Amino acid sequence: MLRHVRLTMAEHFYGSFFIGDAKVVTKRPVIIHADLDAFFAAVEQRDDPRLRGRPVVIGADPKGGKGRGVVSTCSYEARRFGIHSAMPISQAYRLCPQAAFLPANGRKYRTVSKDVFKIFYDFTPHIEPISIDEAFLDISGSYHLFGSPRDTGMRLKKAIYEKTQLTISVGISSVKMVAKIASDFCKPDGLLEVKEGRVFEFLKPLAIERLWGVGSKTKRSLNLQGIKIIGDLAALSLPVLQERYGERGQHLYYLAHGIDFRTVQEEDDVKSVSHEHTFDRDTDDKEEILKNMLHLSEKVSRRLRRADLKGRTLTVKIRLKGFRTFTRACTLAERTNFTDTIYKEAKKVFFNFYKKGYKIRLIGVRVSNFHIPYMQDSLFSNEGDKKLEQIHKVVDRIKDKYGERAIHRAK
Ligand code: TTP
Ligand code: MG
Repeated sequence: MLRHVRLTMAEHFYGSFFIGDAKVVTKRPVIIHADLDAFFAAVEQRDDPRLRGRPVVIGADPKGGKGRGVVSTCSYEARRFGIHSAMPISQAYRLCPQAAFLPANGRKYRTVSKDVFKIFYDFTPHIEPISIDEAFLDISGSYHLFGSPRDTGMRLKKAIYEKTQLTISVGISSVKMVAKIASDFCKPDGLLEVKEGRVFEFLKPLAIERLWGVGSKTKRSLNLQGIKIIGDLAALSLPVLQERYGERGQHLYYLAHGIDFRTVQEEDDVKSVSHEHTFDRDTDDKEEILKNMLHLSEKVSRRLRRADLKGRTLTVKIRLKGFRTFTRACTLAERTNFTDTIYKEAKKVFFNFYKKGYKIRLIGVRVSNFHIPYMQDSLFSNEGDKKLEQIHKVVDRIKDKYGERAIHRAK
């Protein structure tokens, strides 16, 4: 029986093993790590042709070398002078006084980031946002739509360039850490796929600090033992590493061999906003059900807006007479916190489920799937959305001032 077979890490990782004569193939994910190149600086160079091809430093005001604060980022032209993120701005000025020094424009970068993430979602719904310009995309289930994993990476780069005129670097591997190292490796504007059987070969010559979890302390300790590259670490046996570093040693051992099962973590399931209503009497009165659904949608919408959140998954909970409970969900075209959208979609989901004769005891409306916290701004892509946003703001202000019952939406 297959489920009683315990796989070793290596068997699992390398994708196949034997039971007797039968070869069993295990599926590994296909993961993209995507990261914009010199993000803030690239946006400024895009928007001002005079900055193109020049060293550009984004961060604090250098005040002729006397400024305090640090570099947020800089263009690749500035990197040639040794400037990098988090460097004191005064030092950056000394290294390259002729650079263009500009303050960060967070609002602008968030809008661009939002566009980029929208494109990510055209390629897969399984996304782990890491920062404003970086994410893991699990394309295991979608890459065949675009050809190979590599074709998918190329298409992603093209789509982002066409929409934003920015370049992105893409790493592809079945292991998150390797995908991330690969994208760093091919920067700027690169694409590097590390195929399944080549992971160890790729890692072997790299400095050990490339491994996740090897900080300066571990690096020093390993260096003192003559371990400088990942290949040196991988040459040690598991018991030796365990003896020296305990549980971390085991982790390092597997990482050094490119074995890591961490998956792309969509943060969505964690957080949600929901409201429920239990009817006084079980009901099949559609008017009454819809009236309550609208009210619930309004409450959910308001709470989302208070928390400055927008969700993309809408779930309707339905409890029938006799306590049988069902949940039905749908994915919205865009993240939202608008009452109308929530209500319209909840209604659709509900009527897809509802059958004549059902008596409803409880209904609930939940919105979830609202990661990417740095995108919770109020910048909208079209005028209609802007207007709706303003209407919601007015309603919120009235409710804040006069109470929840002060204003109600007419169905
Ligand atoms: P990164 O992706 O780390 O850097 P980058 O996009 O500028 O350059 P690279 O080509 O190496 O990816 O960070 C994304 C943005 O986050 C960066 O443009 C500016 C901002 N940032 C800071 O403000 N401070 C920092 O210390 C870092 C690392 C980034
Ligand atoms: Mg970047």
